[in-house]
Amino acid sequence: PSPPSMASASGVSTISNGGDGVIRFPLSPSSSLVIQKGDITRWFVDGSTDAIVNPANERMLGGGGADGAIHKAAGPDLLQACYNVPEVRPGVRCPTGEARITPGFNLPASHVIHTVGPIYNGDSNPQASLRSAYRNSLIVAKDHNIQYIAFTAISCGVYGYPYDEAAMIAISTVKEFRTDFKEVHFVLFSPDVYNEWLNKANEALKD
Ligand code: AR6
Repeated sequence: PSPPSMASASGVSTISNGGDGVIRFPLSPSSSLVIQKGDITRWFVDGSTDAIVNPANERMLGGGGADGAIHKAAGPDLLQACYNVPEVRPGVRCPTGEARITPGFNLPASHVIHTVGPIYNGDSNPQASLRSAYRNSLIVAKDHNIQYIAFTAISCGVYGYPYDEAAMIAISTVKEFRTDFKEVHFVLFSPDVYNEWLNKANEALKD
């Protein structure tokens, strides 16, 4: 695909997937948080080391939702790479709240960071688990010198997490890493989720 170029308020210009409703919030003099509508499987930043974050499950062998779409777009090599991630216990390659990295294969993004958010009604501390999923994804990205990273709303689909609470955790955790990335994106599929993320970013990043 040949994506349009996005000019930003901060003067930094990136090429991304052409998602609409692109809103940029400064995190530091050299980094920003970007919220947009769209399909995360199409997201990339041209010429950079970039990663999309896959809201996976503990087996890490694909599934529905964004996970299914990411595997479909990446092709079968991604599934093979996931098989090659060692199990930490039978059937578990990535425990809830942790993160693992693979190449992106046929995706436009160069890497996939797989993380596992909590099942909202099945986790003893869903807030801590969701925060860990974001935090560990950002730590893995940092360890791999990734400068541009895109998230979906982890746990807000099949796993049933309420959007408002999830948005607050997502944005406050990204804020902790405010100097570590050039851009942290949220690529959001559903208008309700997108609106909730904008509300919370306006509250948390208004200064
Ligand atoms: N691009 C951006 N966002 C998307 C896309 C997409 N292509 N597809 C879905 N979403 P979910 P979870 C949004 O269910 O709740 C899978 O079966 C979706 O609207 O993908 O963490 C896994 O294998 C929602 O806002 O992830 C696990 O078993 C958000 O992405 C389980 O689901 C996350 O929804 C994980 O559930």
